[in-house]
Amino acid sequence: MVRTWDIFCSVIDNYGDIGVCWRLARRLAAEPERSVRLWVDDLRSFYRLCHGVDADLAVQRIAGVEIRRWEVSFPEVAPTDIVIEGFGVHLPDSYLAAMARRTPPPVWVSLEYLSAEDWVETCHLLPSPHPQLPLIKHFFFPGFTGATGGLLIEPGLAATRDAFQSDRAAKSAFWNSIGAAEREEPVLRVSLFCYANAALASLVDAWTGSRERILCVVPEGDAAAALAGLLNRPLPAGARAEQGRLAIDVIPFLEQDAYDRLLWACDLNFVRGEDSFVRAQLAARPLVWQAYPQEERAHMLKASAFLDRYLDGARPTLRLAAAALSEAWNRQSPDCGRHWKSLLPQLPALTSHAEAWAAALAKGPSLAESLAHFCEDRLKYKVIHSTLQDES
Ligand code: TRH
Repeated sequence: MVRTWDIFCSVIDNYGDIGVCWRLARRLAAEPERSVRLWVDDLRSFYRLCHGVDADLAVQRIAGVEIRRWEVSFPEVAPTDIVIEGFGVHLPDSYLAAMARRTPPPVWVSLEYLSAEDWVETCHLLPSPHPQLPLIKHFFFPGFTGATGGLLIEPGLAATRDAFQSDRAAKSAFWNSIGAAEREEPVLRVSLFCYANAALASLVDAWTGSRERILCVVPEGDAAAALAGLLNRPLPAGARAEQGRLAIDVIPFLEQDAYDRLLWACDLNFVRGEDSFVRAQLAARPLVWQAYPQEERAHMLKASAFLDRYLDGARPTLRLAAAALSEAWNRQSPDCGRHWKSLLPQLPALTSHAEAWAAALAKGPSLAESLAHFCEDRLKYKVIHSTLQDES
């Protein structure tokens, strides 16, 4: 029996909201027993991750997902069996009212942001009754343990990644395809995706004066603009710059699947937010994560909760060096360059650690599957319950 799903995504800022919702929608729609509709209020941002999107179309179909432009005046549509609101977005009032009229009412889930903090386990799957309508929403938290919703990991990811990483020709073709031609070896390849970060200056200094040749591959956006400021020259997509031992290649903002390949092809990745952060872990390469900056330094707690899990079991010298760099990067400290230099000799050990971490994640819960189980089980229960009520 085909189950219908509506996913609602509002692009608040950046790309994480649509990045996660699109990944989830594609994954759910990969199974024939699911019909998935994705409502997005900003198709231009969506286009940047998926060039098949036409921002002028109100309805379109890509990768088995029906994509609907979510406009202020919401059309009268029948609610689906399962309704997912991405990251606390407010559903249209008319749609909520239609949900309440439906028999049985849809299974309604709020997909929350990822955090490695312990409290997530206690909040995962908590119910929240609607204050007026006869509807119950459940909170669904991604996470790193079996007591959370897990992470979005598609089947076969590790095999595809490993095949790419061990295929010189595929990597070379990839570099050419994104306009970052191959460099003379040996060079340490680093990708850079971050928010405005005052620590970048000290990192660039460390890279410039490094013994190793460093190639920083940076998709156009905030990070490229910050580098342009530091080098005092424009750095549009396609630009190349050299300073001491540092070479910079600015590349276009890639489609999501190509961005995965960038993460797989680099020796270390600077990532941010939520989705690139998860993809960098699944790339089995060392990462330096910048958590989304929040008031009262809440992001520092998030960053350290992750590091506690990530570095658990690593040898103490590695743990100290990796944690120091991450902490300095999130604190935007000028010590970042110094911590980079201390970490560099430990890169081989950190790479082995990253491989083991990715392998462990692959064994953990997969978010799309655990979400589907939860929703589809509840739906069965609701259908049985409403049939019994009809009969009595
Ligand atoms: O863009 P972000 O900063 O998104 C953030 C976070 O989700 C944060 O938690 C949230 O509060 C805020 O948005 C509103 O970083 P994130 O989560 O890594 O999302 C980036 C997406 O863009 C991800 O799906 C990867 C994708 N991407 C590409 O497809 N191509 C690229 O070239 C790059 C650099 C990213």
